Amino acid sequence: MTELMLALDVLTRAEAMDIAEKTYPYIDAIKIGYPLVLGSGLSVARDLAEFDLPLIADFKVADIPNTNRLIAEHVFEAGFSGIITQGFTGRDSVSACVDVAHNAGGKCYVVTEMSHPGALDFMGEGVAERLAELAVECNADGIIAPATRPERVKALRQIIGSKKILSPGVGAQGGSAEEIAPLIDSMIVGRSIYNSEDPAKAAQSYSCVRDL
Ligand code: O7E
Repeated sequence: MTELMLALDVLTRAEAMDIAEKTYPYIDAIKIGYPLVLGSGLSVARDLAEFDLPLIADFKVADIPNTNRLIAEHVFEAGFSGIITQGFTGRDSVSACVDVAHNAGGKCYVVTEMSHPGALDFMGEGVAERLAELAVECNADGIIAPATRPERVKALRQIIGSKKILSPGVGAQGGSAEEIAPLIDSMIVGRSIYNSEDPAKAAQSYSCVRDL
């Protein structure tokens, strides 16, 4: 089964609650990051808890181990169930996030290769494989890999085995839900749902990925 994760990149608490209210029956998790948290405060996590879905903090944490630890502690105290970290900062920084997540009973995911064209300037083939290996060595729960490049997702799957692949890039960024769903564990979709005239219907249509 491929889960559907809503990327809730709206700017206010009211918009976030409205979209979540409309879509929660069709989604498996919610991911929020800087756009919403800077607009509404970290306490929006407590409000979103009412939908009883895993809530992932997408701050793509990228600092020294001590700072990563401080950020991750805030995240789990705020009620999140997972955190996303960059991997390029290295083993000790990634481990800091993994340790805090696991001590809190949560999950930690490592970005390997991003979905936008510019990601290939630095994060393409070779580097992404090393980041995936690091995610395995640090006992992370999974990786972020691009729905815009299914062949790269296949290559990274060889490295991480049964760990989770969370994959953004479907819809607004051009990736195909049908093509990527069988290769991944969770499809991340934002604009194609929250900017839709009917977010519930859009979420429902993407939720069919569960059966692909
Ligand atoms: O393009 P959208 O609107 O469907 O949104 C995609 C979301 O996934 C958005 O929150 C963006 O910040 C995020 N994302 C990517 O688009 N590409 C990446 O490579 C990585 C992420 C991401 O979420 O990383 C952590 C999961």
